[in-house]
Amino acid sequence: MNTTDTLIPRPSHVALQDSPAFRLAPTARIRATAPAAQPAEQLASLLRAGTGFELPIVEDTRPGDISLEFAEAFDGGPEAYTLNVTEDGVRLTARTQAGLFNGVQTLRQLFPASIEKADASSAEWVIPAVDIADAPRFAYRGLMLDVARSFFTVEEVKAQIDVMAQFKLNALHLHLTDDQSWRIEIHEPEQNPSGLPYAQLTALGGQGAVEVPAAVPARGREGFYTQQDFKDIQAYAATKNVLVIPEIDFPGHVNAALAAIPQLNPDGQAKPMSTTPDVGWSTFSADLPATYEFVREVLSQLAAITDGPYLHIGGDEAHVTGHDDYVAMVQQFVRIGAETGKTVVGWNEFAAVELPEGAVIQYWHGDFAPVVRQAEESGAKVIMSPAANTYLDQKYASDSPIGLEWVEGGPFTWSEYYNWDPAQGGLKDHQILGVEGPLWTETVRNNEQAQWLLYPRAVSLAEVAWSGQEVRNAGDFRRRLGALGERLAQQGVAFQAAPDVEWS
Ligand code: TNX
Repeated sequence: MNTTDTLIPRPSHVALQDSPAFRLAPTARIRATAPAAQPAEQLASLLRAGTGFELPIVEDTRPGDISLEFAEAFDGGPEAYTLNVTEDGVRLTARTQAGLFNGVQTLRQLFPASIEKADASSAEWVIPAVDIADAPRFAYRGLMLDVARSFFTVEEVKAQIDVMAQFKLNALHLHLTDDQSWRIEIHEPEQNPSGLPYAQLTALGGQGAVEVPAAVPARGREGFYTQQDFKDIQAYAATKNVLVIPEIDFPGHVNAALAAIPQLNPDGQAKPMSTTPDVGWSTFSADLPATYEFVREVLSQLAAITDGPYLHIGGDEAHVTGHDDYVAMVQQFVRIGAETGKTVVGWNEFAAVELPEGAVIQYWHGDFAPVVRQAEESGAKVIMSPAANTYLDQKYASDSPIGLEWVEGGPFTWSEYYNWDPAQGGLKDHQILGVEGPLWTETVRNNEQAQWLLYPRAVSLAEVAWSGQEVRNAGDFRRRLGALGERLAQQGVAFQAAPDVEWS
């Protein structure tokens, strides 16, 4: 078995060549012209650490070099790349930075696993001669981190981005608010007709967290992001081809807002903060003008700091919101969201309202028919997060020390998250924006616990989202997962060593 057989996610086309292999020599260089500087730097720092070679970045080329080039790659969309390895050198070609970034992740996996070590080792840095042409099946390949139930610092979020990006996952959805907390700073606006105390959202709501007796520690972590923190995460993510999608969840999951802003309550009295993991017990009020004033202010500030095209406005589990009130509010919220110039995303319950053109529905649970209808009638795009195939917060086995187990069909391992096709229930690929695995954090308290629930299941999702059905195969994936173990271990990722995988 050579390293071209272990690539994850599996590329569209891999053609091994019957010619001599490439050997990275201590004198090798990385050739990149200016626009390729960033992926070239990223490749260089990875290879320098693992090999101890100098690997200067240069503009000319000679035999033995790795060359990053901008050009029309084959016609596979903006994230496509080609990688050609011969005895004389490595050539990576793409027409965007994203394409080059993706190609760098593939090239990284073509080197022996010890390339991932933080210190130089003296392996043979040999890659078989091969031609790879690759492009993603879906444009959106995401993870969701629930920073509301338990907080993750900016540095922790960046560390998660580092791990996910190597699998060509390119979207990070941050669930920023919930019943227990409010994690994003909202400035006091100049126009504040009802005098809403926005600073309280984080002053009070930032100190909230969930409390679950089975978790260690029982209480979640507190904290919040300033708008500058959010921009910092977003800018870092962009260097790794990851788009950040912020979510403010309403009209349910809003207790922290009701606790911070008395005017959002019909009786004008602030609610007490809450630590319960229960869901579906709080709601905004459809007939309070303050509700819409608040949503408009929050979404416009959020839109102003968000680089990407998407704003996620929640909409899930509004169990104590009357149906008419739900429709009345969410109908307004999607309009307000669209007026910011962003594309609104919502959990599939929000498919009950009339959606603006191009809205995105994130399917997680329940009736699929309204999702398909919206896709057909309003051209909505769908992010597929069916709980039984993507919920990364679920236990691996009934004795897992952390994780939840409410999703039917569980517990779930890498294979349930591998053996499914996002194109289902009548949805076609062109109606599917992509795939996302949510990590709810009722039982998660730090990055190590998060990684243990994420990996290897997030790797399954990465391949489901990237690789076409025709190149996917569970047995083959299991073998490649085994070979990935050593790489994850070198990176210090605390993954679940699934018992049915032969880990390297
Ligand atoms: C349901 S999934 C929720 C979350 C919980 C999760 C626990 C969804 C859209 N809402 O509020 O954290 O279950 O698995």
